[in-house]
Amino acid sequence: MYQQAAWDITLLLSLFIIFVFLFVFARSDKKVDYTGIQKKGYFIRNIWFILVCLSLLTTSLFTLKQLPYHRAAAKGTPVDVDVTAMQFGFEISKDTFKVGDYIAFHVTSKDVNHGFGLYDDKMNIVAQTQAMPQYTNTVYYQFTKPGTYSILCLEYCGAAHHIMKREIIVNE
Ligand SMILES: [Cu+2]
Repeated sequence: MYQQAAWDITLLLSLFIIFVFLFVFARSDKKVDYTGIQKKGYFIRNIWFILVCLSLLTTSLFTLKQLPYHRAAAKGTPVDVDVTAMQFGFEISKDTFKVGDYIAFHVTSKDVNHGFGLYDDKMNIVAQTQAMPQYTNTVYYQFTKPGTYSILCLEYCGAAHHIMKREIIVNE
């Protein structure tokens, strides 16, 4: 619900900015007549504007399709794993995996906002998303190295926030 509202507001503001640009663009040719040089300048600027728009559009068409990029790069169909965060711990539907397993972590929360941070055995973060009540975020990750991974909370959620830790084993 909140995500939908955020999206709607972003869309409205974007449309407003587009409107402002179109308005300025429509009025930008009003003063062209007074010198030939300026006319030429405006012509070049318009061509440049169209080129920039076209390249932006083309780049967007080719790159947005692949979002999220790690998902496009991964092989196979993801294994669904449900993760529920709560004060103060994580419930997880599966916690043992093999190298190469491609996982879709469906993350939600039972109470307040938490974070889902997936760390490898050197404590480098490899994936993260928000754990939100009444909403499920999905984050995709393909395990490439064996070891003991940890899920830590990334959002201060109360007095025992620091004890929120869950281990995941990834075998060869
Ligand atoms: Cu927390």
